[in-house]
Amino acid sequence: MAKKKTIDFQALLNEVDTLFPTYQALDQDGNVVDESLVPDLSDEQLVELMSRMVWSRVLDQRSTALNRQGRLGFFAPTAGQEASQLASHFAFEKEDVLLPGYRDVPQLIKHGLPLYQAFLWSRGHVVGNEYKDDLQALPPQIIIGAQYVQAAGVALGLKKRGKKNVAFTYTGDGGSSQGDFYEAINFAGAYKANGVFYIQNNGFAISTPRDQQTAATTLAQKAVAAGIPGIQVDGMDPLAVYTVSKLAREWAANGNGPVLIEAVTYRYGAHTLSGDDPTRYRSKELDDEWQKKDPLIRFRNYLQNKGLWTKEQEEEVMENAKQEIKDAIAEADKVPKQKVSDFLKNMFEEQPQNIQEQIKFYEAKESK
Ligand SMILES: Cc1ncc(C[n+]2csc(CCOP(=O)(O)OP(=O)(O)O)c2C)c(N)n1
Repeated sequence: MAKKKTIDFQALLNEVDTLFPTYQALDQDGNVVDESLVPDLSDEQLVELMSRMVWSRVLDQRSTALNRQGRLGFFAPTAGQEASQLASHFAFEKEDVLLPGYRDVPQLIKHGLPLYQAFLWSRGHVVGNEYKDDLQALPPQIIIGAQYVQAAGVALGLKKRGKKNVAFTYTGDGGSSQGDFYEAINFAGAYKANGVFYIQNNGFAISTPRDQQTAATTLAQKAVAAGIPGIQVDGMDPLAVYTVSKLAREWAANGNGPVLIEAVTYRYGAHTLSGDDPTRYRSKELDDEWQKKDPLIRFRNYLQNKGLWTKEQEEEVMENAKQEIKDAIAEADKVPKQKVSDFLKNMFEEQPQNIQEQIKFYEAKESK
């Protein structure tokens, strides 16, 4: 009798893990560990990237303070994610279309959204969503994963128009558990659309830890079922993030189809400033462990060793950022407050009867 075939299921799982190593160019002290991942950036570009990351840290700190003073509304902290956010964005062109999530405001500003409008968006003001034609971006998405579906559509549109541009989008580790996530990468893969899809794996979806999201060892491996390349990168390492992003962009822009990138990172702060307390689900030891991997420390060491960065330079960038934020808040304050009646008017092109009644009701109240 023929011998029955046995299958080693554990070996199948182990095999997958070997396919998704973490790409890393710099160790946590800023020493090069993989020369082949060090990008071909000029000294000026390296300094510019560091300046953007420092700027983002200041924006995070000031936004937190402004929120507590009641001068901003919604805010999702970004400290810890500077390499994942700013170094990835640095790999894209102005004509590439950004579809951000609510935490991706720094990239959106660097893509061209004036800072005062980002502040108005935080306040829920419609002017925060009025984009100039040359800003190739959508407003930050609050619905988890929805931007992925939209990005798949934009990516296909770019391909159909023969553009050498891409749509790029971000979600979190939690977002990669959503139906929209799978639908989007599947669709984009099937049509070989020009998309670059990021998962910023910061360890937690609000309070749900990454290991309770999925049995998959990496989130990058989710690309396999969509038939697209998936890469895991050290999201605290700006050089590796940049290199991987640049190569993914080229691949997608040249009509080969989308790429999924998992950047392994950490958010030091709360999920958002709307009532989350991270100490209820995270230990101080874990926070301390990640602080040692800080992207700013790592990149600062790397640049200082090359003689490209000084303490004074960093202080100047921080001072300029603070002034820029001060000016932008003053500008946002000048924009007339949004009335409930304006808000209702914006909802429909043609107002249904009940909305017309509500508009009249609020206009009467507002004129008093
Ligand atoms: C469809 C949907 N379900 C639930 C929520 C509520 N919610 C807001 S943020 C969040 C967790 C998202 O975590 P993750 O995707 O890991 O992103 P992170 O905020 O950590 O960057 C949830 C469940 C939502 N906004 N949209």
